[in-house]
Amino acid sequence: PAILSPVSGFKTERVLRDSARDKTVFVHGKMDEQEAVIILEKTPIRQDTLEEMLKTSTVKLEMKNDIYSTYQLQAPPHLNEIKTTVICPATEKHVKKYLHQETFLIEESGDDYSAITLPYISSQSFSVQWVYNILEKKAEADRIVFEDPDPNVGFVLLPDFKWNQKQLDDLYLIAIVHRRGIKSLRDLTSDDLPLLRNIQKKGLEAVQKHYSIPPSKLRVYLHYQPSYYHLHVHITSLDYEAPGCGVERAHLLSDVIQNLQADSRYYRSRTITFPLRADDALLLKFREAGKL
Ligand code: M7G
Repeated sequence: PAILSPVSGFKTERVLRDSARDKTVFVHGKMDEQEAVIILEKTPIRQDTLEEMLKTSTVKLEMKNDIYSTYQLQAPPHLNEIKTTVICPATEKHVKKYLHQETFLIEESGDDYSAITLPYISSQSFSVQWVYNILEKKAEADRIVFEDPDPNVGFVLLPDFKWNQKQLDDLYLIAIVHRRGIKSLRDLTSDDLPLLRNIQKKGLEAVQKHYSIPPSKLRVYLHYQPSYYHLHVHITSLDYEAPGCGVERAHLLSDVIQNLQADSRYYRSRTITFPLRADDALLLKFREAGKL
């Protein structure tokens, strides 16, 4: 149902990032006197409504030349939506997250993690209240695709808020573990293999059942560094180049499982490479320590 637009009161301050290719814009501004970030994104054209769109749109000819012609097509509103994400009140860190910035690769040893990264993320990372709300069914409960409630190896599988669920082309789900206190990949040991295998088995079975997509069409991975330090696994369509699925940040779940099988302390001790943005305070910490 249409609700009175909360975004109509948004006062734009500056565009943080925009992409003509992705058809998105990230804007910083104010809503009800509070700092806010809004993300606008034109959604993919859906095959199942294509016929309807071509039949019901108004069309204006732009140019014609030999066998070539271009048109401006005005689709009816319900086929012409813009996915909108609002973060309000937004922190300075949210604004930075979406500001386009140069990035640099960091090589973080196990000792660097303890000495530099851990103290920093303990004091500076984003709140994971939204994660607890999901696990406690205080938010997004109606969106849950699958849940294994086991406190030790259980997890909740639901659509990532980057996905509007209108088409499978850009499928994006997250599996959030019930167990608290696993901050990231770095905390994992072979003791966590049952948890990871459970996500791999039951999570992917649920995706197959719910969306008819087999595991061979899915990219299942963890981010290092993540933005939110409560362990979760990203599940995206293999045909979709999801933001953050590149080799510098994504670690395939099946590789993680194998590495832990071979060495329980693999992710505790190994040097892990990841990108940091130029304005990230953690980058400064690495610089100060002479690591960059
Ligand atoms: P990440 O690797 O910690 O950070 O993944 P990233 O955002 O830098 O990738 C967290 C994932 O959770 C991202 O894919 C987000 O889009 C998603 N996400 C973040 N929030 C605040 C929410 C939320 O409130 N609901 C849902 N469903 N997904 C979210």
